[in-house]
Amino acid sequence: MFLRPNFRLTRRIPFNLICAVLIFVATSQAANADEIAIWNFNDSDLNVDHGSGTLTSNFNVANVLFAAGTTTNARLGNPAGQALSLQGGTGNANNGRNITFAVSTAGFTNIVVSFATQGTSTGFNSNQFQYSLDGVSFVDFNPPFTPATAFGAVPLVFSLAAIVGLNNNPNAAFRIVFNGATSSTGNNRIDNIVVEGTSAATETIPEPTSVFLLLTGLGSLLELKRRKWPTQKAQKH
Ligand SMILES: [Ca+2]
Ligand SMILES: [Ca+2]
Repeated sequence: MFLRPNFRLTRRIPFNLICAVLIFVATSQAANADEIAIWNFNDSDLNVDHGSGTLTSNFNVANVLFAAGTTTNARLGNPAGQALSLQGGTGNANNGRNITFAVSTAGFTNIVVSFATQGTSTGFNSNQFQYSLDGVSFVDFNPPFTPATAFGAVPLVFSLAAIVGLNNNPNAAFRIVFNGATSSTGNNRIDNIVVEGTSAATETIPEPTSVFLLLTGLGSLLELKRRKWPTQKAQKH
């Protein structure tokens, strides 16, 4: 015997459930990290490629070059293209110099900076990552790092979630100070610099409306199951 459908319930429940689940899933996904600024260097310049930010350097201009990049840490389907390539320079003049990227984190928390890097044997082998809360004074974060000689599959990741002053900060800035180059053409490549965070607009729990829809949908499902049982039992007899 087939079950006679209750059209009022079956038409209403899927709509409520689908709406609630879609909103819930969308809210959950929106809480993931969002990219604020990305430099992929594929157009061989220091201008930001996605989002907003400003990258500057006090290297000798002749030693700021571009060379083959990587897809490691690439976002938005970006190809490997080019990477920033920084040389030691004549007399290793660029030891102690830096690249600095200023990125407003207004509207974001849990800031994370990541990038792919590699260095030649006479390139910069002691590089210090720093952050700034005011764009002027920079603070060391983590010990200096030594790049591998190839980009590899894993980027360097600096999770700055504990630095609450970087949250929602229009003056946030980040810096890599390069040291240890031992020849003029010794060099380090940097590619796919990503500054990301949790959007303040989406890190909140689901809005009351979506919670209401979810509860309504679940309640309707339970009501349907409760009503089905007597009907099924009745039709078996
Ligand atoms: Ca690239
Ligand atoms: Ca660019």
